[in-house]
Amino acid sequence: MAEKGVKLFGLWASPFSLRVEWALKLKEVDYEFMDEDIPHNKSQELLHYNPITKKIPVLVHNGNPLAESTVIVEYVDEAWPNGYPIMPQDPFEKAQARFWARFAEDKLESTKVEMVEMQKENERLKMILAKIARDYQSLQMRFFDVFQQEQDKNNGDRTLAMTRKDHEEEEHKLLSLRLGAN
Ligand SMILES: N[C@@H](CCC(=O)N[C@@H](CS)C(=O)NCC(=O)O)C(=O)O
Repeated sequence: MAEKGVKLFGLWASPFSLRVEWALKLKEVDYEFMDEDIPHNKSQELLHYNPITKKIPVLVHNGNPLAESTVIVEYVDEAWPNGYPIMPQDPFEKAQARFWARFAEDKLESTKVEMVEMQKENERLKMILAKIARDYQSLQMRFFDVFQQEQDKNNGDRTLAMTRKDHEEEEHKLLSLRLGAN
């Protein structure tokens, strides 16, 4: 049975949410897990308990809400002192634990930023490639128009039977011209 008054608003795949879940499990605290639909469909309850950052995880203990996973983990450690100890007692070791927690967080954040930038760059490249393909197609159509006109003009005087290789060479020349190559 869930311990009365302990509710965790989280997201199953979030490392920040998992951090708090592991702390609660180490302390053997029963809690009710509210799986949030992040980022587009946050519950009213989550927004009510965390109007500042509107992020998960949020721990609500006896009606008191707390945000920020590291803050919550330290709170859990102190609020249930009899369970498995999470933070070291020694001040230097405690400071080191905080350093590594923050270091991991910064790494996650910068990786997320890089991923977003790469996604944008990919989208931009896709657009450029699509434009090149469209330009190439219209160029190809133009080439066949010109070729057809030439053929009609000669009207059988001489056979303009271009070989496949000739086509490819001409196409390549035209494309190079269009793309600014020499
Ligand atoms: N520094 C925060 C990070 C929490 C965080 O980034 N949560 C994300 C999910 S992994 C979130 O709620 N995002 C929703 C939003 O940005 O609107 C912590 O440690 O709790």
